[in-house]
Amino acid sequence: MTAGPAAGRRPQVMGVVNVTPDSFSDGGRLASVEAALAHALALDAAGADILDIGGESTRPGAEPVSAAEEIGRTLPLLVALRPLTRRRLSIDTCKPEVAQAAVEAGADIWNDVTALGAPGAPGLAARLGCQVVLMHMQGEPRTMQAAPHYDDVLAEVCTFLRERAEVALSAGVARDRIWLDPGIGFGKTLEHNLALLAGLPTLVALGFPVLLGASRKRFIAALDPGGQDPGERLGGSLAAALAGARAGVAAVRVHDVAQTVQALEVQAAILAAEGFSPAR
Ligand code: HH2
Repeated sequence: MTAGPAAGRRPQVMGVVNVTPDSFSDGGRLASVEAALAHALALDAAGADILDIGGESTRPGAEPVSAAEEIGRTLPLLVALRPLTRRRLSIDTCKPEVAQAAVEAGADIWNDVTALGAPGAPGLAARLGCQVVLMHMQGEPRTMQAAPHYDDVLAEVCTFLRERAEVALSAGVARDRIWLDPGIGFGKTLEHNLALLAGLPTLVALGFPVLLGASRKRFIAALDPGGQDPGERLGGSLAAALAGARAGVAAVRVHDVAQTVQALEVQAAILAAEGFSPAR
């Protein structure tokens, strides 16, 4: 990932490609390499700047899988996809073994929902020389939605991410390779998610590019009872992506790439006509 887009430009779009049997919105759909490859290429054609490949669900209540299993799910797709696209490829994993295998197969970005929390992860990221996404999560996926608690969610998330960025820098990860992500839905109530979305400019002001992943998440159903099925959350996902763009995030992680690109382009054009420049 390059640094955030220039003022007036829209954020980059990261398309989600889950090769998992149990992801919350699309689990089980991409069980074969062929199906996953076709989906990834469709997202590429729809305008995704980055394709994010995940082999382990992080949805609330999800059970962990072994590194071997995760590599078995993601590597065949990465190997098949790498020669077919010039988009940047990202591996969504918290396991160093999986990240290493993926980067050696051509992935450009290590997207880690534990912010390089595994033993040896920061040093490995430095040696691999890839971009890293450091995401905030309270607790772990199996239990994180049980009773999330913060005194000041925005301040605590910013402090955590600043500290993790310091850890990555100390381990030798280059400053321009570090991205931050507030982790919408990861150990957060509706109020916490809204406070983070409203506070995005504060996170952007830390000086690192920010990635926002709000697509199809459960907080949308909490605001609209018609959105119980994740496939019925497009409107809410677009609203969140547009808010992120206005706050100056550098990228949005989404399932509905074509619709998001269109919404971001239209908003960017309107804001440019108004003379608005996002806070980057
Ligand atoms: N959200 C999910 C997974 N990975 N990575 C980042 N950086 N930010 C996010 O918000 C984020 C993420 C959850 O969404 P999804 O991949 O669709 O579902 P699952 O974890 O069930 O596979």
